[in-house]
Amino acid sequence: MDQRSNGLFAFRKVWRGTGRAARWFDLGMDRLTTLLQQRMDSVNGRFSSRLRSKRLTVVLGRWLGMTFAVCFLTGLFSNLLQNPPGWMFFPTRPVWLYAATQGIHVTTGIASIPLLAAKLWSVFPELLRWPPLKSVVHGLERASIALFVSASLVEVTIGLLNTFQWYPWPFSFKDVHYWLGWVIIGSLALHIAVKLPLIRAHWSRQSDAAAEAAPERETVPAAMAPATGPGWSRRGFLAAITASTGVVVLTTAGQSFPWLAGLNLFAPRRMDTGPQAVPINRTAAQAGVEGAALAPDWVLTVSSGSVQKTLTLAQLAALPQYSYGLPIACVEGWSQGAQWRGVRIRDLMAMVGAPADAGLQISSMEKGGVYGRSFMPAAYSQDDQTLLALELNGAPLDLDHGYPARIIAPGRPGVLQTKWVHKVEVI
Ligand SMILES: Nc1nc2c(c(=O)[nH]1)N[C@H]1C(S)=C(S)[C@@H](COP(=O)(O)O)O[C@H]1N2
Ligand SMILES: [Mo]
Repeated sequence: MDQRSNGLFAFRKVWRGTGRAARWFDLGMDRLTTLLQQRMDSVNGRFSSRLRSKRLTVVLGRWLGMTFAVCFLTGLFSNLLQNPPGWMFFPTRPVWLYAATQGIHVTTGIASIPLLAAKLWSVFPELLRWPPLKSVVHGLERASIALFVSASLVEVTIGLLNTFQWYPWPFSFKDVHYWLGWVIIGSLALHIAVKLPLIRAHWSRQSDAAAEAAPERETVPAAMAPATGPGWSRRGFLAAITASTGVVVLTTAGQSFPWLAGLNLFAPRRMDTGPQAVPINRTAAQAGVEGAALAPDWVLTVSSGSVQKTLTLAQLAALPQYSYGLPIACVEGWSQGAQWRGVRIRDLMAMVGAPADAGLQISSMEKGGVYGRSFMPAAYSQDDQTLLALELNGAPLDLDHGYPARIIAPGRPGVLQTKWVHKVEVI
């Protein structure tokens, strides 16, 4: 190792020529370096495997890059729908669009877990290389990797726990999950930029063979040497990673995609379960609305400025009723298609003379929290299929599904499909 190239020792130059003290310092530092180097080599040796190679790392990185990019974009879409900027365009067709994008979000997140583990395993000896910092660029590269790895591990872990509605931490899941996404994409872009020559050299099987055969190739530590000889082949290892990723995907994606529902062994929600064959996240008892929801004097209030109208359940049921097949698509990834029947929201708006391009504030009888109120942009309120639903799958709404009335709109995140509605205000 050339110590002059080692940033840690650059400052020694300052000591040159100060005689005895400098020589003792040099000697001490040399000893320390040798010791650390030996220690690292022995740890590296323990982790060595002939399977590890740059090609393997590149192939795994390619997959992981794909799952992370898709996961990021679908997550961004979900966030935009829930916290829309002024320019936001709200797609309402196909009606299952959000069910698909959020299902893909959670599924690619789950697929990333075995891929991330394999990728970390493939580069593990690199993390223990000595010296830790060779130059400023090398330092930046390592810092970006450290950030990427730690942010990714936290991201997939809290994301997975969120699908089980388990929040064993003191921070806001939504905010942290969102901002870590940006940290990951930023550090990933930096990492790819720094590694571009290496990625290009090992991208295809041909280029990989050429790079490995090139006489001027850089020295590869023993642990990173290309696979040769008996034991696991790289192809066998990749097949095992593909298989484990496939298994976790196939046994969980059935919470989001009906054609895989039969294989859903591990996801927290199963299709066609729950009251009226639709899963629920929060019961009326948990929301503390049983009394108000079952009260015989329940009325819906619709208002626009000073115009206000109240409607009993019987009056609502006497209005023209429409029936549509629409999914509930939870941000946690599960979704369920169902047949909803009720009053068009835009008919209610017309009753109070609201302008067609108005947005709405919907209030639940559930007080406080994120579910107490939701805002509905005009793109949904004007849609034929946006209903104040009174019936689900051919029967009055179950109490846990939002009896006496709930919102159902095409292409919206489930969290905005407010249950136990009692007020619709034009804003
Ligand atoms: N008032 C209220 N509305 C609510 C909720 C809630 O807890 N309270 N949960 C939301 C979430 S997160 C989802 S996914 C859907 C679930 O609808 P379901 O229970 O009818 O399946 O309702 C939404 N509407
Ligand atoms: Mo949800």
